[in-house]
Amino acid sequence: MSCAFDPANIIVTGGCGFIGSNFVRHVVESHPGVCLTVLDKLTYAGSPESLAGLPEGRVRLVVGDVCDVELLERIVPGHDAIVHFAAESHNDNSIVDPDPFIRTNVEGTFRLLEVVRRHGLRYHHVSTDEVYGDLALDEPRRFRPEDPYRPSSPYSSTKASSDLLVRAWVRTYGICATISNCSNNYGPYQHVEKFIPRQVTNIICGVRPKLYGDGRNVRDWIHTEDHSRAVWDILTRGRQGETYLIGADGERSNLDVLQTILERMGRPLDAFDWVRDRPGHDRRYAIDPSKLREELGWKPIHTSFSEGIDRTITWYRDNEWWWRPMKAATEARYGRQGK
Ligand code: NAD
Ligand code: TDX
Repeated sequence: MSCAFDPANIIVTGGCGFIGSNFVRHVVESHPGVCLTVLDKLTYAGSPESLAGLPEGRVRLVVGDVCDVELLERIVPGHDAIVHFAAESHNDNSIVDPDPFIRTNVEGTFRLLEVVRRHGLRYHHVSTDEVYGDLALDEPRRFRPEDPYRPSSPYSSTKASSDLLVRAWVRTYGICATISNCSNNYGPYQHVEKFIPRQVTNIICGVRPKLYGDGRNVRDWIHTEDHSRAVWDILTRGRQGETYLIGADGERSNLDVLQTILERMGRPLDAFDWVRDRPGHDRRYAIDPSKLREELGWKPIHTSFSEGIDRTITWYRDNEWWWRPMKAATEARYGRQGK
């Protein structure tokens, strides 16, 4: 059954984070009739500055927790959809302390599903390809929506748990929901704990980039604007209860990504340090996006990785005011982990 509809008032959870804030910007720029309420707890990963310059008449920020049922009941009336980005999102943090991951990612999704059930809203659940585990480097297979769940880390297991809750609420209660599982995003406003911004800002700070393990792990990179466009297509035209995989055929080894950054920033290709590996480190992610392409006609517009990296480097060079306040604390956390 199709869930096609024209949203007018959307709640965006986690809209002060990396992908959520890029989604809000995308909707403001591309869909003029839509108003957005951002619900964000402003954890270490959330910056209200990521929404700077957006029109106040169309974007409202509510600071609060997705686990807060009373708050949800207060803000939901008048909205027609929830797009759920809020999460604890970093694998390394989940290994050090899984606790907030269980609460925000699992309980938070449960609370939202219950409010969706009570109020009959459209719900879109933003998830990750990591729920499918990993692939071997030489395996021709890529992840497909019907693959079994096989998460490896505390982070990915909480995301898998949240996806399963959504599937159960669709089947048992008939809520109108869709799920998307996307590969690794890059672009502006990404927290400096993540691989690409960490290395770019290290180089700007005169610090050597850090590569885990043997550097051969593969991630399937997508520009965050292409992720936003896909989420919009699924929200407005996706089939009820369906899972869509989002990826842009962007497989690259971590070493290759790092050397692209070093080359673009005018540094020698060996100007980095090897550091200890992440426990349980997934080897390779790769998405087969054919369902999204064939059913909804989506395709990426950012097809040159080196151009996308150039623009991302320029953004971090031009916006030190945004990331400088987070940099020292992030590196101190890594330092305690020997990374
Ligand atoms: P992020 O860490 O940059 O942002 C998360 C946001 O959620 C922050 O603004 C934070 O303040 C907010 N938040 C955290 N706990 C909250 C709570 N209890 N209540 C309300 N707000 C809360 O994350 P991101 O990289 O933008 O990821 C967004 C979503 O996309 C996540 O669900 C993640 O699993 C998924 N995803 C991310 C990637 C990626 O490459 N980053 C890829 C696929 C899927
Ligand atoms: O300093 C580093 N050195 C390094 O080699 C960091 C921070 C990471 N890495 C490696 C680990 C991974 O193989 O780079 C790769 C990417 O690391 P992250 O940016 O931490 O991303 P990843 O663990 O792949 O997860 C990301 O994609 C899926 C997001 O953080 C998740 O939220 C999303 O679900």
